[in-house]
Amino acid sequence: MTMTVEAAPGQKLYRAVVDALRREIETGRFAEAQLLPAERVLCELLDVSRTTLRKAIADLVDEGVLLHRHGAGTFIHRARPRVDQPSSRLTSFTDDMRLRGLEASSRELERGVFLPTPEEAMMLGAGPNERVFRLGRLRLADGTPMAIEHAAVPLRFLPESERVGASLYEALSSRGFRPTRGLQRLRATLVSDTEAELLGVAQNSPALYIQRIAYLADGSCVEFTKSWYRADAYDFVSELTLSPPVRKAQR
Ligand code: 16G
Repeated sequence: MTMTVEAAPGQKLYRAVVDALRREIETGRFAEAQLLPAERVLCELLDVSRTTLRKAIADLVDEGVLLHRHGAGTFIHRARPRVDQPSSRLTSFTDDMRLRGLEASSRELERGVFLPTPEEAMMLGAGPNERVFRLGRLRLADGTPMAIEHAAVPLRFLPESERVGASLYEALSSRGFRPTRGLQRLRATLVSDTEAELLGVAQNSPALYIQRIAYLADGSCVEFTKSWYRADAYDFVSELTLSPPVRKAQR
């Protein structure tokens, strides 16, 4: 099957090929393939010479639509989900992704019941002998790694911790311990080599390091989580309002 690529008046043929390829990529012709078909196949499909095709591919690489990996071939640079996260709502990763029509999934890195580290004990306000359930996960949206999270929850809130499934907040909710208030601290950081590999980003890529402490309505601390979010996939958005004018105390 071939496609007719015609240059508009004054347009170079290879630019028409750039447009045609971009259209094909956007409309999903190569949807299942990460790798661009071989030059020979594309030349036949578009009915153009190798020189024209190569020039078009070089332009698409410059534009970031295609990615050239030495020795491996030319890949389609799939747009990864980029997520706007209002920083004022206490939501779970699963809910956040569902709301955006993305499918949340996780790869577990750590799960178990431990004595708290001094940091966990301090953040959770737990005694040194109060055991915590620890859950480390790589969180993915539609299969794309988004964040690494290490959560610690005092065991008394999750006595059957082995039954915690895909959502930590759902497990807490079903036991009547859904956090209602949280405190979050964000800071810019660079990923370590291990984190880079898990997140599928280049070494030393920027990330958002987030610490969340979440509380129950009665003020007890239910969660301490440390996360590394990919800086290229997440925007934390804050809503700002003018605070009402402070009234002078009446005499
Ligand atoms: C979010 C929270 C994290 C919480 C998780 C629960 C941030 C920065 N972090 O990712 O603290 O543990 O949701 O998600 O928002 P889950 O219910 O899907 O397991």
